[in-house]
Amino acid sequence: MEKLIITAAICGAEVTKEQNPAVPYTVEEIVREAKSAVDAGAAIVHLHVREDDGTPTQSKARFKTCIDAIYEVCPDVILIPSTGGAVGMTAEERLQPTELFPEMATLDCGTCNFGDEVFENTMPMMRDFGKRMLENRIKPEYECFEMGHLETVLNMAKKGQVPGAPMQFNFVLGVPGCTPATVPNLCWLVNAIPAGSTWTATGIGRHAFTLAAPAIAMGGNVRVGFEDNLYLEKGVLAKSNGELVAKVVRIAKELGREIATSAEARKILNLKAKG
Ligand code: KMH
Ligand code: ZN
Repeated sequence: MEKLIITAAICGAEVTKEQNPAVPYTVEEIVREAKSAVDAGAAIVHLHVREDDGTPTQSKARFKTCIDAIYEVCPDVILIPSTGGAVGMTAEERLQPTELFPEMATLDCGTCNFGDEVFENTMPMMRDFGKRMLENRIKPEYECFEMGHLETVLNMAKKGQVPGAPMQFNFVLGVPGCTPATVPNLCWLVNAIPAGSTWTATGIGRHAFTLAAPAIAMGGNVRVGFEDNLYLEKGVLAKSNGELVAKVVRIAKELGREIATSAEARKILNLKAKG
């Protein structure tokens, strides 16, 4: 089995300091959270950024400032900026971080309910996002919130509308209104991806670790972080993203799975070595 790649989704667009005071807004706070996650064992940071008051933004300038500041303290980390942004943002707004030519970026694979809201990813939008990733040579992390999202993106790949093999999928399960975070659902998705693909499991809320454990045992990778889960255990808020990553590292250790460094993760994900 390959080593385990841990991704930390340190910030997100929807969670707030009212829910957990450690949610980062400022550049300094975002760097602090990235460093805590990397120090604990994360090879990848999935990045959203905020204005200082917490407002989610996809501003190219704000992404550049945060990315540069993170690389100052975590020079090897793989950064996956979001092109999902926050619910309600336009496609143009969301695509801004791709103008910075990151090695990877998320590509959301279909429209879905998102709690009380609708997260819009129409076919024309996804074709635009795929075209941008192809043009800018960015490896997408295909975010599937629903079973059908996988079928959608596999068909797009067949038509050359998004980058193809080897593909990296992130199965984000347990968003209210989307596919539930169950082991059978994860198995169904993993069984449907092309040979040679890599995959990550993200369990939302209380499913963070109940999905992480089977993903580790199945040879997949794991994402945790404030975007997905604010609690270390029932009733105990995580003090940092590092605490959430450290819990995954402990589970992996118990299951006998080693943790990948960022350099090792680049090899597993077929990215160019840094430097
Ligand atoms: N904020 C969510 C609506 C992504 O990063 O690509 C979407 C999201 C997905 O976070
Ligand atoms: Zn995200």
